[in-house]
Amino acid sequence: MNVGIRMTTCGFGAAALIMILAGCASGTGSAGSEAAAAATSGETPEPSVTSVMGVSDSPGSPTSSASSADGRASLVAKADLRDPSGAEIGTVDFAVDGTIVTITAEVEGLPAGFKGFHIHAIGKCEPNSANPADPSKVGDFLSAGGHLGAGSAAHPGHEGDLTSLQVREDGSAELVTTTDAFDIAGVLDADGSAVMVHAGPDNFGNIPSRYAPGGPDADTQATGDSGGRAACGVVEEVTG
Ligand SMILES: [Cu+2]
Repeated sequence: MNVGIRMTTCGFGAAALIMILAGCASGTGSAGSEAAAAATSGETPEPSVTSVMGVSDSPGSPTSSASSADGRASLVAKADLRDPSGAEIGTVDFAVDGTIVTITAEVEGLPAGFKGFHIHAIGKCEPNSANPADPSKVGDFLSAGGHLGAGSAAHPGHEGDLTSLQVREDGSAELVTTTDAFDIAGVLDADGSAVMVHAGPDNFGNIPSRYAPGGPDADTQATGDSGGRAACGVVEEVTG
């Protein structure tokens, strides 16, 4: 486990990853966009009442959980992130506890700074590929389409919009965040989904009216202006 600043929605330290997976997902009913905001606030969540590894109230007996017999959020899916050259640069895990999905990302080998981080609607990560909605546009990982849920909301209200990665000076980043904005079944649907790390920071559609009196334009509302696609991973179901 690396040392350094860990940004989580839960405010726990690095040694508490298992606790995060077990407990943090139970304390909030906030929407995905609110979860993104909470991730930067350092707020400490309300104590979980449903799943703290069975140690707080009934020693020796499993804590009840909708997801697993031992009270932990269940790992249900994962993605291996690769850059356009095909080199693996990280992993993303998806764990589910009820309606809450906990997403845990670990990456390395990226330029330092904030990077837009989303789930895109198609499970295809092809370098130098065409945008399915506009084949005249070709670029790395455009095969993954737009953000999950882009047809029913503007950024950052898409189902697939997530808190950004903050890459450290050594090129690595870790992130644990939660969302209830999508159901994992929708991520693992027939055409799949992909996790995307962008080249630049996400503005979350926050364009002050002094810059844009008419509000954010269509590109901002679709993408958050986080630039090119630096790494992509097809979300795959974890079985057994
Ligand atoms: Cu994206």
